[in-house]
Amino acid sequence: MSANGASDEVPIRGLPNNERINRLKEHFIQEFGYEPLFFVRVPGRVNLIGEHIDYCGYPVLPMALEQDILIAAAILNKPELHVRNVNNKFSNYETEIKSCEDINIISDPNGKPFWYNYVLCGVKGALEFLDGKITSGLQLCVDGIVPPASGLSSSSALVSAACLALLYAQNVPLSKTDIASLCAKCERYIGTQGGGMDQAIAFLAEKNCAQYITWQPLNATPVALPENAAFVVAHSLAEANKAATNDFNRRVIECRLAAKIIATCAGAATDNKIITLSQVQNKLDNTLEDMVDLVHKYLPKELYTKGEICDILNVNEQELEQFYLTPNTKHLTEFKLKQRALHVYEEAIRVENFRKHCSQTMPNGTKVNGNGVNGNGSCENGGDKEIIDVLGSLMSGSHHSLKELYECSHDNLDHLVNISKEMNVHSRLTGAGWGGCIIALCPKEKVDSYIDHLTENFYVKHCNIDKSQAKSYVFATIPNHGAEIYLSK
Ligand code: ADP
Ligand code: NG1
Ligand code: MG
Repeated sequence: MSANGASDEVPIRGLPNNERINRLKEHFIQEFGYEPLFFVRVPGRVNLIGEHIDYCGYPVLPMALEQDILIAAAILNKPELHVRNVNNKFSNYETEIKSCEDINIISDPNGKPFWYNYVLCGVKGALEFLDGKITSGLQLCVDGIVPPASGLSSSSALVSAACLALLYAQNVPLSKTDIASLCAKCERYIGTQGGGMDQAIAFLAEKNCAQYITWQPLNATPVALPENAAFVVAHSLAEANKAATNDFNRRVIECRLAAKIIATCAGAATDNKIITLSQVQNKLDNTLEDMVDLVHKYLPKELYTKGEICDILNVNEQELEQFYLTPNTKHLTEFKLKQRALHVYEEAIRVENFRKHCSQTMPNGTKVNGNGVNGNGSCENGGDKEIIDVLGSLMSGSHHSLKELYECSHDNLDHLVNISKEMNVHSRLTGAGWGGCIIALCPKEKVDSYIDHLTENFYVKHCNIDKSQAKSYVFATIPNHGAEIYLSK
């Protein structure tokens, strides 16, 4: 972690003096009897485009939000974890953390994770990194303002903040990319097989730029957004906890099975190893457009049964479950492979086009390079109405695909997207879906009238909520910077 903020490590800064920090500090003192030693802050994110493709190995294009998870922390002289939340709907929790094996992450009887399970994921990840044994512990008090279960990555902000707090307390220097990868891995203890986008942007985000994130090795390249583009987030008023159902993992394993079948049919199969849709593309040295053709060729059916997949892959059901399915998808008997793979390859094409158009002509006619960064290496804005229209159409295409092919939308999300269209504003669901938020792209001068239109036609007319209350569900946002540590002294 770096004290000047300039290196590749999580920056350490002086503690800001604001009401929120002071309230959290007070809460900490009330709970534990003394002042916190340090704070960590990890932002939520909004993904502009590239949905459900990070776990298939494809680049995504998110940016960090202002909304974040803030944790006040102190070191304990025994290996215990004491967790509190400023919001009293989240219960207190305490456990021993002598070794990572001590940490069992168990959900409630309905399969929904307890809130502190996300903290445990982060702590377990840090302990694994530390090779298991610690002699000191941690007291944490959490204050989160990322709307939970809404596709803005509250979960990863919480996991990452907990992991960062323990690593900092143990004096472990880690690069942003290393800690992002560690957090992506440890959030999977919650039960979902995510791809790493949320943790990557949480640590690698930069102010005023979105990031084009690529994998293996993890890398983030700043992307300039058109100067006149504004991004508006609107909540559908439906929440979806991704670890409480198997919807998310079902999509992950459908992509895995699709990849394995295409690889097998195209003569590029490996042993029983999991292969992603991007690995198949690389192995075949094909373009994304070629891959779309191969999906139609090798996965023509609307629905595949477990038996049919076993026959194609030449494995029995037990092997299929063991090698490719997750504990919460083992019992599934039918799978949609064509639809999921088509979404992934076509969404990956949309991401490339989005990025390409972001890095086009600047207002003064100069060109930015392919990274969306000018010759000085700083991040600059550029763009005009046509570029905003192209980017918007790509976002609309993404939503259509998520609704029809990936089936992860929600009636309220579709309604928000349709109401946006009435004002010629393009939008799409963001995050995993099944509820949560849309992200809309509109010219800056239209933001106020667009928000008024959504307020009137969605929140007031459709959802029967008060106009003043509606304001808290829709907001314009600009890219924020990534995680940081604050020290009081
Ligand atoms: P998201 O799209 O926000 O990442 P997830 O379903 O992945 O949604 O995770 C949401 C869960 O994270 C919540 O149900 C809750 O358990 C936990 N969580 C998020 N924010 C907070 C918070 N401020 N305090 C406690 N728990 C939180
Ligand atoms: P959200 O909606 O924030 O939980 C999830 C995954 C991402 C990505 C998106 C869909 C986790 C932690 N996050 O995000 O990796 O796959 O869905 O694009 O699993
Ligand atoms: Mg999440």
